[in-house]
Amino acid sequence: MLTSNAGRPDILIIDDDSAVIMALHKALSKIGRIRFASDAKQALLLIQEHCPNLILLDVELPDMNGLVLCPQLKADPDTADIPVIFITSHTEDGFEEKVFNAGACDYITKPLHPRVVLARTQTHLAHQHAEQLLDELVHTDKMTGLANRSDFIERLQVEFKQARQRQESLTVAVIDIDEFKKYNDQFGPLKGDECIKRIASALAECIQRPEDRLTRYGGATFALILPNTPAKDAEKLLQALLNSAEQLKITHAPNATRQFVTLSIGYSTLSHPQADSDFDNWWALVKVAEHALEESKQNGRNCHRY
Ligand code: GH3
Ligand code: MG
Ligand code: MG
Repeated sequence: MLTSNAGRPDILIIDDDSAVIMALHKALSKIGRIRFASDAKQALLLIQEHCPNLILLDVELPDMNGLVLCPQLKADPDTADIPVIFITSHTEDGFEEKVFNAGACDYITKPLHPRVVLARTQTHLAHQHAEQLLDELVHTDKMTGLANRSDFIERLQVEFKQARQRQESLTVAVIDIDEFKKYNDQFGPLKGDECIKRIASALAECIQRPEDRLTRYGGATFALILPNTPAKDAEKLLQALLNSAEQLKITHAPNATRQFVTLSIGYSTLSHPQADSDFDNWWALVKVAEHALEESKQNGRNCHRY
């Protein structure tokens, strides 16, 4: 899970020694919001609730060893990206290796020196922030601000697997601007870009559920992932998408079929429990949606087909 530390980062201290907690709090309270837990159980609840930007972790906790807790956090996609720094008085041979093998990014030995604690924490927060920005950059389409094709592919693979496991339906829609070549030829590529951006915003405004993912799939084509959505529920939303574009009343090229810019949509659904109608893989779901888009185009455009 991505966390944001653009403002004051959330720092979680997990330690059962109140003197250590106080020392860490004193060293770090000026750069972040500090929360603390005195055992692993309490820590897991806080992590779930607040998703900290960084964790300072004691090795010996009353209910679990930190070297067991850390790999657990690293194995969970929701917490894997949170940097963990061990706080320890262990200095024996091989301990350093254990810490890094457990997935920690660093460790600080006791006695604690506030300036060292601060410097190391700031270094790892800066790394985490840079990684987060890079991840956003890699998954975002610069022109529209929507998620991009890579994000679509990654997310669809995850959603496909999850839909199978949970026996839930999953709908994928491919949405294409109609006769966009004519628009570009008539008004030029800059106006073309403007049109793509306006359509992207209009579509994004129609998406209400946080789990639904609208992406820019290619030039003038968008793709939408609708988890846990049967075809008949998707249909209402897809019709709303068609309407939202048409209502923008973007004047189309004089040689286009319609006066205003419209969209065509093709979609497909992984539906349960009718296993015989299901797809082998996520890519097949996309291919069928693309085929349905072609049918929409052949059916006069400005419509959706399943
Ligand atoms: P159809 O209704 O059958 O889809 O016809 P079409 O003219 O839209 O055909 P097609 O989808 O093949 O063409 C899309 C055009 O979109 C091709 C290209 O000139 C234009 N295009 C693709 N990406 C961009 C972009 O980023 N900006 C602009 N301005 N135009 C783009
Ligand atoms: Mg302890
Ligand atoms: Mg097109």
